Amino acid sequence: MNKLLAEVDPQVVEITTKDLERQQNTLMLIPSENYASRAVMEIQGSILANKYAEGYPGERYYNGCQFMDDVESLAINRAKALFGAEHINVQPHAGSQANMAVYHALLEPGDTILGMSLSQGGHLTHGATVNFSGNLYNIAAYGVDVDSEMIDMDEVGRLAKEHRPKLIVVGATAYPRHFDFEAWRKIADSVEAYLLADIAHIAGLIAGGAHPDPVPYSDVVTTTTHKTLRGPRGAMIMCKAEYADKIDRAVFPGLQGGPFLHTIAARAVAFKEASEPEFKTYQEQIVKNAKALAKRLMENGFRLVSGGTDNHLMLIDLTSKYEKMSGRQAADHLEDAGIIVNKNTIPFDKRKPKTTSGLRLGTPMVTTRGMNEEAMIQIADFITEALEGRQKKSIKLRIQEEVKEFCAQFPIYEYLN
Ligand code: DSN
Repeated sequence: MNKLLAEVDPQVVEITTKDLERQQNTLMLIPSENYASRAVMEIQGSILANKYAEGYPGERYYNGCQFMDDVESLAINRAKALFGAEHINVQPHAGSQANMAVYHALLEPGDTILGMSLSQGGHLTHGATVNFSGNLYNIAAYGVDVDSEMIDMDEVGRLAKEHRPKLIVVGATAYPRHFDFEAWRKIADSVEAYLLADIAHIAGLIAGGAHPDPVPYSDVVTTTTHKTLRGPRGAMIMCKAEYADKIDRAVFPGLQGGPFLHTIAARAVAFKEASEPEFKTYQEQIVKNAKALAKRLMENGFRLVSGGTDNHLMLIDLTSKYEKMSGRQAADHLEDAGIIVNKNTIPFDKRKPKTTSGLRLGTPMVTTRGMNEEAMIQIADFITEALEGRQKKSIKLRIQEEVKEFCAQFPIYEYLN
């Protein structure tokens, strides 16, 4: 029971050490990922993982939960202070479960949801046909305007009037612009729909004041805790007090059993970190870096969807530069050069989701490492050079070495080395 991991399982240690090296030596530009702090990771691997605590603070179905109550209440109260929500449930294991719980709480199967189409930037749980949301509910989808590649609020209003949804989801996984939550509220009110803001990608920006705040305008807000918010993997649901009981019952016992108190404690730690002044500076820098990366990529000849970014991510339209290279091929070429990005559909993509014509890039991780706008210029140039020289293995290997040297200036988790 008291042996160290290295003694018990060297094989797992070896795999983890290799990924530590990968995380140190590559430029990780996937916009939904981040480096959690040492403090967050420490508590995730703690004895809190040993306890069952079905129920909520003060009303558990297991004995021995007094400290579980303390830590869950701490997480809830810190999240309330951070986001100003009336009620918060910190138990959803992941973002999909959080959205599922909201639908389970407020809708009946067959009710209509208006959400952003997956191919234009939405999430699976916003109504994709391959997901439970598209199976259980009647889905109406909105996308972006063909010219501006931004959401056209007049069109959303028109779709709402046409389909009379019971719930509207505002939120995305691949949309580089701000959401005007007040305008979404007006549309929801015009058809008496619930408004759900899924802020998984932008929660950190919102907490840090770098994106408009959905909480005053939404009935419910869901988010993961591991993206820009930089906490452990997990999710939470914020809502108006009037929906508190329904939401809580939908999470437990509706969809989940025992909460993961070790990750709830890690969420509490992350919320504390997010309330520090440095976190605001960090979020502002994420946006500055995204704008600098976008600018240089455009100077290097890439077309970006919607012409740039307001937040932490951007979408490169590869068709503007390379007729034949898909997003999948480009992402693989970049990985050969030590640069990790997502292939992603672009609006009105002619290719399939597994190939795509775009790349999705974001700055949360490189910003956590301390990189600034100057570094973004270097990153954009690495990307450009790697894609231009993609046919030559030697070029990609040279860039991989240069990326490694560059990354060495921005060490991660020094205590693990
Ligand atoms: N999988 C996440 C993303 O990468 O955007 C969304 O949940």
